[in-house]
Amino acid sequence: MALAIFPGSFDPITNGHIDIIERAQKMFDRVIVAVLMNSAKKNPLFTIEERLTLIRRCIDSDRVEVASFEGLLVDFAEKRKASVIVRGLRAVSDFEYELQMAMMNRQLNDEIETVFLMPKTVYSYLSSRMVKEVARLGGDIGTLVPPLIDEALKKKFKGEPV
Ligand code: COD
Repeated sequence: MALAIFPGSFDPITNGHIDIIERAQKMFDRVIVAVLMNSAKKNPLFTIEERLTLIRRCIDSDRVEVASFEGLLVDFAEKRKASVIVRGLRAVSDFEYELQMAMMNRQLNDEIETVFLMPKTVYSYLSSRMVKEVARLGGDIGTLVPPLIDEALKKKFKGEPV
């Protein structure tokens, strides 16, 4: 059974991430969406628990598991017996960082392959960082994230519980 891991910060999950998860499901029997705890990205907007809950509410598939991990990604992949790491590639600008990460992961564990998937063109400019910025400034992000993420962002910026 082919099991793939789609790792990330997902702060928050966007339609771009969901597009990649849907594509990965066509290729692999099961997909684990793995959210890094204690990311190097400073000050996440959503707590790890909030991100896990939001992702679970966005994904309606019994072939997709949502989990958190800490430490090295390859160690988590090995523990879960996943043979593939899925990453999204939006543009050439993603490539250098993604290639470095893939090569480092290969250096750490040569048994785990990284696979890159491209989203629909309409999501190729989309990032969690921009979604947060536009939402914080009151812009419309309704076509870029699921409705429940739109709602969660509005609540977060009003200081209300998500
Ligand atoms: N369309 C398509 N793909 C997208 C889009 C979009 N609009 N937006 C984001 N993506 C892709 C990204 O390219 C990425 O592949 C994935 O979705 C997740 O994105 P992010 O931004 O949520 O996640 P990152 O890049 O912050 O995740 C980094 C990791 C957590 C995977 C990485 O830091 C990690 O593995 N850390 C663990 C420590 C480790 O093992 N380090 C050694 C390897 S460097």
